[in-house]
Amino acid sequence: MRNTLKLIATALIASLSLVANAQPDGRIVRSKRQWIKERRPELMEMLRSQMFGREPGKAPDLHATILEESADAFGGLATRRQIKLSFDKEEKYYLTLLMYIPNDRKGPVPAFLGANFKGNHATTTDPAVLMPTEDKLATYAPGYQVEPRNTNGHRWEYEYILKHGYAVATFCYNDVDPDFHDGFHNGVHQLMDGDKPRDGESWATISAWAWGLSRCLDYLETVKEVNAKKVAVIGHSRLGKTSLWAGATDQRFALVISNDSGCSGAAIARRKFGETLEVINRNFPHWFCDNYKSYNGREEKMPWDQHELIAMIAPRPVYVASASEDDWADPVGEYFSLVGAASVYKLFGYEGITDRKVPEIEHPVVVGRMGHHIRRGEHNVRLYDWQQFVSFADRFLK
Ligand code: GTR
Repeated sequence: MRNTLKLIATALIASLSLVANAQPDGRIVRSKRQWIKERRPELMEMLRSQMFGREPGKAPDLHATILEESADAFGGLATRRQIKLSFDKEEKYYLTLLMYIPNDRKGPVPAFLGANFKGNHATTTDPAVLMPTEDKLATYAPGYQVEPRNTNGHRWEYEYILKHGYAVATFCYNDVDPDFHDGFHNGVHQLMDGDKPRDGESWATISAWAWGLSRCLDYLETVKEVNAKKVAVIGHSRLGKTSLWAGATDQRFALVISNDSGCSGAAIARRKFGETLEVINRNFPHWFCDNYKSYNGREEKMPWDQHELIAMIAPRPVYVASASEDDWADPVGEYFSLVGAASVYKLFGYEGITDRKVPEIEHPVVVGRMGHHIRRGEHNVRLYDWQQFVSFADRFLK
């Protein structure tokens, strides 16, 4: 893998020089003001109309009902709170948020927020975590099987996170929009769009998950134990693509982490290494807006690339994590989107990652407000990843 990494990196340097403060017509954005007033809105418009679709505003009637709460989670380490977060008055559309708040705290604590794949119950051994509800399961993909408790517990190092002074909150992504192509009939598209006809720019599923993260942040703003100005949004894989888009569209997120986000996440599209646009749009036609499909096989024609998605997060801290065996997600391309975004962090007066040599496996790099590592091993989230995320967050959120 190491040799492959080096090889690909060299090829990339020879073939590409992507810098986020350069516009396609060659003009360079030279000031923070110009970035904020001109280029960022222009890019936002491009990403909305060409990639993720146009997300709607807030939910019509966001309200929270506490379903369960106990101060004795993990042997008294944390308070567990389970919340029904409804988006409409009738409570037809809702997600169930699982929160843990460290009991040892002096004031409001920073938090990690991320969606999960297999349900809240699958993120932990904690037997009190509620199972998915029947009405929700009825909207999930045909044949959906509920996973046993703790199936994905290794991805959610709750005790580690809590011991480091952070609250953590998660919900099942299917609760916001089930992860299959249902013609946008299930999930929040119905609530927000009703019968409005869809077009090439209509928001799709990744955008809906990101919207769900923002609604959770709306709620966290009302939770007195949490400092909502210090919420890190995190996601793995398709949910890493989602956390990047959530971080771009909602500047209230104080820090953004993508783990193995790959194609249409942190990875530079023009490299066409691992998953390509054609493959992702074929296998997951519901993730992106229809206009995105027009770039299938034409990555070099895209008027943007993924380093510009990273740049949208500036000047907030951003962390991109990869795994050494995860060629499908193109670890090298993920690294180079940080390098490409560094010029925009510079406009804000912050250093960024600019070294064109891809770091060695398990040699985390933090420069200014950017962080990166390549964990040894497979496409996944592990304790090693959380150790780096927490130590990165400690610099900015404590
Ligand atoms: C894969 C997909 C990737 C990534 C991954 C995941 O099948 O090709 O883009 O999102 O799923 O979410 O685990």
